[in-house]
Parts: sequence; C-alpha cells; structure tokens
Amino acid sequence: STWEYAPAPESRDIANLRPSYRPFIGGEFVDGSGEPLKTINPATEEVLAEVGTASVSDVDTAVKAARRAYERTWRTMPGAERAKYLFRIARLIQERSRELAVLETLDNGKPIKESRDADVPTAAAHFFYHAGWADKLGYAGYGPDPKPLGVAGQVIPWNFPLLMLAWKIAPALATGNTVVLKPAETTPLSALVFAEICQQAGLPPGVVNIVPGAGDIGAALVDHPGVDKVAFTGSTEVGKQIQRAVAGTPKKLTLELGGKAANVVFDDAPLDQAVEGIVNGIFYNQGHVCCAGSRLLAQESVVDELLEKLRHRVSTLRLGDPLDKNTDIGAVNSAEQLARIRDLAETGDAEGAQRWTSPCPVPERGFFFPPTVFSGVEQSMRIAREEIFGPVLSVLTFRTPDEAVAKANNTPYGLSAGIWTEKGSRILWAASKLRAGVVWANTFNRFDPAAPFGGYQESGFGREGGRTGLEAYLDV
Ligand code: TXE
Repeated sequence: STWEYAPAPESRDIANLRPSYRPFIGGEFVDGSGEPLKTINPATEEVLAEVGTASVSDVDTAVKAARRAYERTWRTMPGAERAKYLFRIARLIQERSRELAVLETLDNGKPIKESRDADVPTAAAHFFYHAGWADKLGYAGYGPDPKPLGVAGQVIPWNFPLLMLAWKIAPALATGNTVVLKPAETTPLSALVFAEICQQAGLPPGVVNIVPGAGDIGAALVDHPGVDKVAFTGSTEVGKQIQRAVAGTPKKLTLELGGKAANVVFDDAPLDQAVEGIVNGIFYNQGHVCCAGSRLLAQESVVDELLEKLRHRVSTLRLGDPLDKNTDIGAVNSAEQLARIRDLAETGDAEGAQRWTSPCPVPERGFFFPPTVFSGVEQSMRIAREEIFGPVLSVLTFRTPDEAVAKANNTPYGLSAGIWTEKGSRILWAASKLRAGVVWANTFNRFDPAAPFGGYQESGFGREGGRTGLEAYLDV
C-alpha cells in the first residue's frame, strides 16, 4: 500500500471515460430513467463525470432483481461458495487499488495518501474478513443455521464512499442477503467501479445492485415494500426520517449517524503523542468523520502547553491538491458542506470562543477550509454541541476525572471517545463511564473489520463489523 503516486495528466481524466457511470441492476449497467447528475471534483470545482441516475421505477426493478437473485441463487448457495465470491471481490479491490484510490480522491477531495493507505485497503480487508465468516455462521453463536433477512436496502454518505459501501455490502453478502445500495449524490463513482468489480468477480446478477441518485431515491429504496432490511449511514436528521418511514413495517433497521466525540487529555498523558492523536482525530479526512474527535477536553493544568504544541503541529499540516501525496488536508466535499462549516464556525466567534486558524496557504479554487482551533469553548456553545463535520476543533477544559466524564457525556450523540493518560486503571474506569460505542485509549481513529462499530443515543443503533455486525443481517 505504499506505491508512489505522481499525478499523471491522464489520471485526472479517468473519471470521464467510463461507460459504467450508470445504474447497475441485475448484473448490467443500464440507462436509468432519472435525471443525469454531474459529479464535481471539489478540489477544482470542475465537472468530473456525468452519471446516469435511477428513477423510482428503476429502484423497483433493482429490488425485484435483488429478490430474484436472493430466491434463486444466493440464499441457498453454500456459505463456502459465497465466500469464494467475497474473496474474489477483496482481491479485485486490491488489484484495482490504485485506480480506486485516485478516483476516490478525485470525487471526494480526500488526500491520496488517505484513500491509498486507508479507504481502499480497509475496504478490501472488510471483504476478506467477511469472506471468512460466510461458511462459519453456524459457529457465530446464533444457532446451527441462522437465516438471512432477504433484500437489504442500503444508503451511504459521501465521506468514505468505498469504505462505507464495504461496511454495508460485505456483511450482507456473507450472511446470504442480496443488496440494493444507493451511494451519495456527490460521490457515486467508486460504487460504480465496485459494480464493475462485481461483474469481474462473476457475482450472480442481482446479488448487488447500485442505484445512483439523490435523497428521493434513497427514500424510495427505504420505502420499497420488497426491502427486508434497511441500513443507513448519514445525518441524524435523515436517520430520524428513515426511522419514521420504517416504523410499522416488518423491516429491520440499523442507523449509523452523527457524532460529537470528546478526546480527553489528562495531565499525565504524553503530550506529544496526544497532539498526534488530536490532529488525527479532527483533521483526518478534513474532519468529515462521524467519529471525529471534534471536542478536545484538556485538563486545566496542561491546557496551555497542549495548545501551544497543538498550534505548532497544526501549522505544519499541508492543505491543498488532494492528488499530491504530501497533502495532509484535502478539499471539503461540496460547496454546501463548506457553507455549513463556515456558518457553524461563525457561531463560535459570535458566542465568544477564540478562533485560531492555521497560517497555511489556502488554494483559491476548490472547496477548502483551513485547520481551525477554537479555545475558550463553553458547553453551551453550538460549536460544542453540534456536529461540524469539518476541520474545526473545539477546546474545553476540566479539573477532575469526574468532570471530564460528565462533560464528555454531555452530548446527544455517543459514537466515540478518546482518552489520553498513562494510568491503565483510569482508562478502564473512564471507558466504563463514557457513553460511546468506541473508546480509544492513547490512540484515535483506529479501525479493524473484527471490531464492532456503532453508536449510542442520537448516533444510532446496531453495530457494523465483528461478529456483532453479522446480527444486523441475520434472523437469529
Ligand atoms: O447528509 P445526508 P448530508 C452529517 C454531517 C453533515 C450533515 C449533512 O454533519 O454536515 O450530515 O450531510 C441520502 N431518505 N453527516 O446532507 O442527507 C443521501 O442521498 C433516504 C454525518 O450529505 O444524511 C446520501 O446518500 N436517504 C454522516 C445519504 O442519505 C436520504 C455522514 C447521506 O446524506 C434521504 C454524512 C432520505 N429522505 C453526513 N435524504 C456520518 N454519520 O458519517 C438524503 N438521503
């Protein structure tokens, strides 16, 4: 995963060349009857590709194709056979990793070193991991022969387009379900290359269907009576709408929504190491991370030293061309998201927090927002309560461990948290008190397909990954 990337002119054109930028239904790329959408390269504001979209009636065709594939082949296929397809898909993702990484960076704006070293290899890892489960479900502890649910309707966001697809599709397929997935409207491309990979792997037609489109197509998929299971990752607001849409139907539902994670630094923590974790926690992927460490809770006795080290480190981050392998912070995914980040940051000024902005140069073209740290933040401020989903850190302080935990838990969310301390006993104590699906200790943003991921409260419910993640796709 360490190939060198020098942006060749042709790689900037790869997006426009494909015949596969259309809905993928029943194993074929088809002319959808939705309005074509243009996807933008957020680093240049230029149109990257025009993509055919699905209409409501295409969604119906896709769900029927998934149902047929489920009844005729996939549900009765021995697990060991299903596993072969998943292994094949995993290997094809690896083989096409360079192409996928470039495409993901062009479409999303994230730095190439992240798509190259994290998004694409972790997506492959997800398929390898779940391939291993496909013939061992009888050992998963759910009885000798747990049953799949049927057709899964899956809706994903734009922050990790390929990885979120892998989180959704790999467990569904391993457990014997078939899938209709809607990628986000600003980042549909890697999902359509994934559809090519399904064809290459010889996956039976209809097992995976991809329906590009906007929120209305997501809603049509969620509402379709032929869907047995709905899985959504995205905003808490849309998650609540989906919950209402599914209420009163027999559909099973898992939701992975927003977050406002606290990264808690105690005075005995190795501060330089903590600074790396804080930077990774909030500036990774431009802060477009549901589990981003967007609140720094620093013990009062070390806050000044920590902030000085933090500003120094953040000043070294390079913002700019996402295709440059030295870039640390790429482009914000869309003009809308940039406006949301700007608006919320302005409430921080208005409510009296102190804004510090990295002195890094900001490109004139493209959707860029420089790394920003607000200190003197109070719990009542909007920047302490609302998900910013951008490279903006809010710094609060605490005096005692109890106060740290109380402040960390003072949020409607509960997806992740981080603790920095030398004391093992304090890690265990805090981990048991923090209401968060993941608690990292002396690290942040670490992922493994074997570890279940998911939230408490308004961060949603259900887990993805690990043995627990299989439950979301089985009738136990
Ligand atoms: O999300 P949406 P948006 C948060 C983040 C961000 C905010 C808005 O705070 O600033 O949400 O982002 C589809 N029925 N997160 O507007 O709308 C949509 O087409 C069914 C956190 O982009 O939730 C896309 O595929 N589907 C989050 C997906 O939902 C619908 C990641 C997500 O879009 C729909 C993204 C509907 N009624 C944003 N409306 C995280 N937890 O990681 C839209 N969609």
